[in-house]
Amino acid sequence: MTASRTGRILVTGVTGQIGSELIFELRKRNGGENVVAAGHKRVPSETLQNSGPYETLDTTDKSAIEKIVNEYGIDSIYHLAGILSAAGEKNPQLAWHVNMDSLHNVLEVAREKNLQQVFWPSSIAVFGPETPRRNVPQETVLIPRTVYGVTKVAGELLCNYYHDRFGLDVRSLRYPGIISSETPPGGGTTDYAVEIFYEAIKKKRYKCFVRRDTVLPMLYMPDCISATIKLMEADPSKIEIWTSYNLGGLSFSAEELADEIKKLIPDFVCSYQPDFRQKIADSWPMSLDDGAARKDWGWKPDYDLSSMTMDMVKKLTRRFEGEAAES
Ligand code: AKB
Repeated sequence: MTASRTGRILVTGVTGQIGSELIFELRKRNGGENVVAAGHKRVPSETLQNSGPYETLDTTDKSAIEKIVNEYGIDSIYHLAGILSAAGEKNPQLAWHVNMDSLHNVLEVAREKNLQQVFWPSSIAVFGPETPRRNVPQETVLIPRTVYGVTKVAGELLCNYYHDRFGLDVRSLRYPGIISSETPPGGGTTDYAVEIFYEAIKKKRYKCFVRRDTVLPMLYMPDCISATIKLMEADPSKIEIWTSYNLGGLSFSAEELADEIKKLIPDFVCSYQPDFRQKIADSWPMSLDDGAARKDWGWKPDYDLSSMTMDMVKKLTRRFEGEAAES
């Protein structure tokens, strides 16, 4: 962090895809006891519980957030809890309640208690069919068609408002689909780009729920973690965007991903059977211009499609072999 740290960090949504990995990086950098993990429904892993404090937290309950902030002397919050795009379409009312009320609670607690920093993830879901499909500029049309996207646009504006009106240091990234090997995502439209690896290694077959020519922006988890930390560690004078930064990285079709996996698992067969998530994918752009992030705080991804695929296959194969040996 830029200013010297006096208190602890709270991370919400730690049993989710990104939280379950970000928490360990933050604990490594700040000491396990200084980073409080908070999850809601899923059971936390033993490694997570043994590496520092863990609390069950419903972020729609403001007093529950306040209690943890007071108890642990929290000075920064990484607020990752939320409902993703596909799950949101199944229950839009719940998605609005969870995503908006939780963010508002976090921002209010941060304002009232004068916290040092807040991180909140936005998403490529802020874009819609009217947005240019390729190389989306930082400032562009935001008319999403999912309730998740609507909460992300509203959330970006709310974060910007809290910065402008109350001077709160709240930073954000528009995450693309995140590919990772530790915790599978749940309820997202880009989930196929993770599921495909699990199924290719375990069963050599995968039925993909988007068309083969569907191209979306993606990012490998190590790059996602380093972008998040880099943004949060940047000197405030470098931050020019207080809504949310475009974050690019990879951009490939479902078929290009399947072909890349086939180079390592030659008998892998991918078939395509689009469902309701195709419409969501079609409303999102194929690639983003993340020049502002590169210029303002030095963002640069390390992984391309080939190195990401190799690393994913290696890590998951090792894990599944280990699990098979144990059983
Ligand atoms: C989703 O697919 O909903 C998420 C996202 C792109 O925000 N992975």
